[in-house]
Amino acid sequence: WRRTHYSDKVKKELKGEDIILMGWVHEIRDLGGIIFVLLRDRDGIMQITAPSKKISPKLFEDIKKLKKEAVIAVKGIVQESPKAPNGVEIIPEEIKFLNGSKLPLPLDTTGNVHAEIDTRLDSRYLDLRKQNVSAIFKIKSRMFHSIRKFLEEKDYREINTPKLVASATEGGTELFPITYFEKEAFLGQSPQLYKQMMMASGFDKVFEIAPIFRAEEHDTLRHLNEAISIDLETAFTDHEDAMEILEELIQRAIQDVKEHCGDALKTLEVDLKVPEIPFPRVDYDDVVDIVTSKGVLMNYGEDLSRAAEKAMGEVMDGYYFITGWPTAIKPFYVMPGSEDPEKSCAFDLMYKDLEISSGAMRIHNYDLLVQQMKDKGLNPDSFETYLQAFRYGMPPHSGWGVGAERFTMSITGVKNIRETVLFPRDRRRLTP
Ligand code: ATP
Ligand code: AMO
Repeated sequence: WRRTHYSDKVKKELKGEDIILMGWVHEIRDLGGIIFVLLRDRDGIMQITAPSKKISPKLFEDIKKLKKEAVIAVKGIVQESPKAPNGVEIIPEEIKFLNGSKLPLPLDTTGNVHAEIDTRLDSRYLDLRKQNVSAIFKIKSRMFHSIRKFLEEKDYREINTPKLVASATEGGTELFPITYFEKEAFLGQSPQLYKQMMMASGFDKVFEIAPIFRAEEHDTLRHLNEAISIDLETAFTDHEDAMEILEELIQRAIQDVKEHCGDALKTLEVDLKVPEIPFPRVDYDDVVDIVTSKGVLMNYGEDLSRAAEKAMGEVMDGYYFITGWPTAIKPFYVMPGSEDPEKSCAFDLMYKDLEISSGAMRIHNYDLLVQQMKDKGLNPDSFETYLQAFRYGMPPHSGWGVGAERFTMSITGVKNIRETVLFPRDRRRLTP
């Protein structure tokens, strides 16, 4: 037997046809003379209607014995039925019992019984059987596809860089140390140094979609210890160019998700709006004023506190950039402004109160880069192989990193970042 359709593809037009569905027993209602089995597969739920008078006694008995979450294959005829959920139902001719399920289930798969996130994550494969959970991953998958499609159109090359690394990139505190034979090594926090070194290779336009590891001690709704970063770097460009390609990518990805994931968005009750570009640019100085005017304490030269992010989220609805960040609070590789070196060429992309991406024009001058490292208390000796790339013809360049899970949060509207990861890694969770 081969599956002929997924449930959502079975429509009135197939009336009278013989089809084969495969999936799980979602629910079963035995009314004596008639049994209704709801078969659930990846894309939907179909009603199998078994009237004792119309089917063989043997088949009727087999159907009677089915239990919740058993795995079955059903061969039957499509019949119009105004009372069935999709306006069609299947009259079974043959059923194959493929596997059973232990009962009771650790987690209800219909979504009718509320479960805490920890219970859900402990039995994630069952949790993912729920349509409103599965929908998030249909959208996330399409989002990656849209991004790859867009970057292919823009002539970018997809690269892979090592995740076993020798040094920090985004400040020394958030590293996972590991043993690498006789040496100490770390899990990569960001492909930052490698994507920059690729600019010295002449590849010009590169991107990478890969895990980043951050030993965040805190347990928040928007931090993970393992996340997927969408990183991009372009030679012969500045931060304005970087913001332009980022806003176009965000717009195109959302448009594409809207076009291809209508059902998933409906399941999540999301009315997805394609944002207009260009996104608003808010200067850091104005951010300080806005936040302060909302009664939240913020001194010039500080990063946005959670309260400051929330204050911004009340004023800004949708995607916007924060530009003109003080050089002092951005990483060493960020280019200081040409007019005022205290203000950098770095930007953050925000969605309401959530940071989605950071990016910048980078320093391409060797001496300036070494100076910035020293100013930030870093030892240039520990960046020797990276620094070498700046001695032999490094072009000006810029780029950014987008947190894939945070972007998924902004599309789906889910409030806990764990909802957007199949098997999340957080402060307390290393299994499953
Ligand atoms: P980036 O790595 O670029 O800074 P990010 O969004 O991960 O991006 P963080 O500095 O890690 O930024 O923190 C983001 C927000 O989380 C900040 O507003 C910060 O105030 C808040 N935050 C940091 N530590 C904690 C904590 N222990 N508890 C709650 N919130 C925190
Ligand atoms: P940054 O440290 O801001 O920048 O990270 C980029 C984006 O990655 C996401 N992100 C996270 N998502 C979930 N959990 C985490 N712990 C986490 N940490 C980061 C956020 C963030 O905006 N090298 C630079 C990028 C660049 O300049 O190209 C960098 O790593 O969405």
